[in-house]
Amino acid sequence: MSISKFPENFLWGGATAANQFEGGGNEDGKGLSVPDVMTGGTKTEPRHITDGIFPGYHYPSHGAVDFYHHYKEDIALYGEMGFKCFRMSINWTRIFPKGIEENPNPKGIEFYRNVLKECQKYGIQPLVTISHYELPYYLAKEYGGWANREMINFFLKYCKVLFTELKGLVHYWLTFNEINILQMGAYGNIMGGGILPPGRDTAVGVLAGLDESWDDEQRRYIALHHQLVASAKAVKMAHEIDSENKVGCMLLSRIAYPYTCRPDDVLKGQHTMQLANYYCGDVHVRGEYPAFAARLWREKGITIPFADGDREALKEGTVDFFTFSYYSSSTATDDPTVPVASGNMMRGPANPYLEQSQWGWTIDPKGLRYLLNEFYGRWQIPLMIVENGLGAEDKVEEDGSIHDAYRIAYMREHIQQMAEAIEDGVELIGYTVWGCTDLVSAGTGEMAKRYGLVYVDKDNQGNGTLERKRKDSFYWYKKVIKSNGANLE
Ligand code: BGP
Repeated sequence: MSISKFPENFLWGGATAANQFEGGGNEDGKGLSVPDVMTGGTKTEPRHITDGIFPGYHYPSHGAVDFYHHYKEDIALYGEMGFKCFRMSINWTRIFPKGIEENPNPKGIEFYRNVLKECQKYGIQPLVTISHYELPYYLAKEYGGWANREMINFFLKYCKVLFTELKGLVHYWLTFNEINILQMGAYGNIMGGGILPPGRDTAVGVLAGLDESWDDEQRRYIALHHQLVASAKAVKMAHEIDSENKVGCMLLSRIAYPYTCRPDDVLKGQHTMQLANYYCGDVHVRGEYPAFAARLWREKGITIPFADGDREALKEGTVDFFTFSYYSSSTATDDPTVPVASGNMMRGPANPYLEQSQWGWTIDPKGLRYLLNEFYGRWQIPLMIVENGLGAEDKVEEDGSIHDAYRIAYMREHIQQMAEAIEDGVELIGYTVWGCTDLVSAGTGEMAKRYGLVYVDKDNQGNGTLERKRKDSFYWYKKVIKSNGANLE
């Protein structure tokens, strides 16, 4: 066994999001959130979004995999694997069902306190995402989501409740999950910004994720500005309420390798990465928009509505650490005749040197080392990978075992590259594998796309016993954690 390259206290663990994991949709006063009005889809059948709940449709978030009633068992399994960290999110509508109430829902607070105390029992450090695609549907429908500046106040009211009511139980917070998704149409509008498409009066009327005809880029960039200001103000508030609080940001990371070494492709790749990673990343870390933003706004005809105090707020609310999701990489070219790869949400031409997952996502462990070096080189603050993993179909053998060697291989190769990046000098503080317990896919709303080290008996139609089973990757990851990343066999 080799010597560990990982620092002592490295935060090994797993990650989830309430709307994909928790279920308990109608319980204890929870309100409807945006994902609660999204139907289940598959690899080939897109999700739909409706105006409220329509009979006859399956809405996977309502039951999800029922962490709401299984949290003790789930956290015990994390304890057994030796998790040091558990990334979870708070469902805003469990605290404020519509988002506009004066007072929070005590049952919601009680649930999260119980979950956090359970983590404490096993010495697991919680990492809590405040907003993971879980905007109250009421705020989306009546206020137009984050395009409305009022959202900043609703969000800060919600944050204040979390920081005070959960004080001492949480020390690591993330403001918005994949905040930069708002730079993309369709899903960016809906899940990132709570900006809803027209035509939701019929469930088949809108194909979420595909139809971008109603997209308004200016509106998205305004919504994003509101989130960035809200995030900065939340960072400041968290520090004021508890000086032990550490607050990070979270981005959907993007690699855009030049498709060829033609300088035009290189510039296109650089521009794509600047936009995707550094537009939001610089605001969070440096407290101001990057130099390239002014030209971008000018050329796109975007006006950012800076209010009095916004610039100061951004400066005063810079993050303590930077986190991101990393699953795959893409390429970029300015040549419109090169076909764009299908399945890959990053939408570049296919990379001929890389394999793809069953869902068409390229697999690129070395890309992770590349990105870690890029990010650390630019910002020099602690980094954490808070989502990474392989979505795949799993087969349960007759004896109940699940041999997911493909997932182990994926994780092993990524962890090896993390070790390389640490050798390169990167300050990497943690790694939480996505969907450590199988959960509903955000993109497709299905169960078949499984990421877990723990299997959950539930199918795409919502049937199943919800029984949890340990996969081969469960035992493997346990050894990895025990050896602090030295034993990857
Ligand atoms: C990220 C989201 C997660 C998660 C993951 C995997 O973008 O933050 O919520 O779901 O992607 O994506 P999917 O579920 O579509 O496979």
